Amino acid sequence: METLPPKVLTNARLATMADPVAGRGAVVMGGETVLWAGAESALPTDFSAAETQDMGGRLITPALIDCHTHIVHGGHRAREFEMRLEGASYEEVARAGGGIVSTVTATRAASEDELLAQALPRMDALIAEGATTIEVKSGYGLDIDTELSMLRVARRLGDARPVRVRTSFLGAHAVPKGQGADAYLDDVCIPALRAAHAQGLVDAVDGFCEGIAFSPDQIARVFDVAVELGLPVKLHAEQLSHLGGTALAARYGALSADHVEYATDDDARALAASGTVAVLLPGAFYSIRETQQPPVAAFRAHGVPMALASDCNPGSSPLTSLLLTMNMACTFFRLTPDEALRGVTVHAARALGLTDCGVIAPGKRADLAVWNVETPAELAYRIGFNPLHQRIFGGRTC
Ligand code: DI6
Ligand code: FE
Repeated sequence: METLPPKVLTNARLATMADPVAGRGAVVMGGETVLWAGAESALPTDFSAAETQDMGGRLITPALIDCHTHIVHGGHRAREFEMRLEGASYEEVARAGGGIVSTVTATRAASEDELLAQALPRMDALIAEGATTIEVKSGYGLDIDTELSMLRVARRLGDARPVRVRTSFLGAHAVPKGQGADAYLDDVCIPALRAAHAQGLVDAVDGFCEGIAFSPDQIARVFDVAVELGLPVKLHAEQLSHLGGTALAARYGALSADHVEYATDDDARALAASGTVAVLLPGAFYSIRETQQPPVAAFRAHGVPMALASDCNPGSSPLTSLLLTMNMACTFFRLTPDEALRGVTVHAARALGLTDCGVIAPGKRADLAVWNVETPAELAYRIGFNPLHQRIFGGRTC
C-alpha cells in the first residue's frame, strides 16, 4: 500500500479523549497515524503546505471500538425472544435446552463461509456507525474444530472489511450437553485453546463464570493456561448472580470484567487495584429485563474505567449499534454522555489491551469518526439515528 501524504482536517469540533480542545480544532494525519491534534489557531506551520479538508464544524471523535461481541454465530433465537415475552427467564430458557447450546448446534451445522456470510451484515452495521475495531469471541463451537472455525472466521472478517478484529477464545462459554464441566475443560476447551493459540488465532482468553456455566475454580484452570501461553484474560462475570468472577479476574490482572451487574463495592476496589476495565453491556441488561444495576457509583468512586460494548449475540443481546448502546448506558445506568463516549473509545481500547487507538493524539492510529452533530452528548441522545458523516480507518476514508 502506498503511503498517504499528510492531510489536515480543519474547522472541526474535537472530542479527542485526551486533551480538551475548545473552539475550532484541527487534526493532522500522516499515513496511518495522527501527527498532531489541537486548536486550529495553534496548528504548527510545518503543515501549512499539506492538503486540507474543511470539516464544516462537524464533530470528530476517535472511531468507535466494540470491545465485546459474539458476532460470529449460526442462526438466530427469535423463538427464545418469544418465550421470554411469554414469561420464561433467560436462565429457564437455557436450562430447557435453548440458550447458548442451541446456537452451538446451529454454529456447528454452518460452514465457515456460511458463518462469514451471516456475520458480515452484523459487522457492517457496526462499521456504518463508525466502528473501526471490533472484538469477536468464539464460544459457540464447544468442540475443538468449531472453536477454531469461529476464530478463523473472525480473522476473515478483518480481511473482508477495513476494520481491526481482535479475537477472544471463549471455549469456557457453556458446558455442552451430556458432558461434565471439568471433563469438557480438560478434553476440549484447554486443548482447543492450545491449538488455536498455536495457529495464531487468539488475542485474549475469555470465560463465562456463572451458575449456568463455569465456577471461578474452573475458570481459573483455563486462565492458568492463558498465563502459560502469555495471553491476556477477560471474563463474563457477575452477570446473573454474584459468584466471585470479578475478584478472580482482578487476581489474574484481567483486561476486563464484563457485565458485572452483581459486582460489589469490594469487587470495584479489586478492579481498580488490578487496572481492570469494567465492560458494561446494557443491551444484555435490556434484553433479559435485568433489574440489578451495575455498581456505577462504586466504579466511579474507585476509579475503575468503564467501557461499553454491544455484546452482539443471538440470545441475550441481538444488538448491532454502539450508538444505541451509549444511549442505553446513559438511560439505564445513568452514565454521562461523556462517560458513554469514553466507554466506546478510550476505555474500550484498554479493555482490548490496545494502546494505539481510542484517543486522537500524536502517534496514535488515525482511526476517526466524523459526525453531523455539534456535541458528544448528541451521539448518546438520539435513538435509532445515525449521524455518521465519515469514517477514517488508518488515515483512509472508508
Ligand atoms: N453472556 C452473555 O450475555 C452472552 N454470553 C454470555 O456468557 C450470551 C450468549 C447467548 O445467550 O447466546
Ligand atoms: Fe458476552
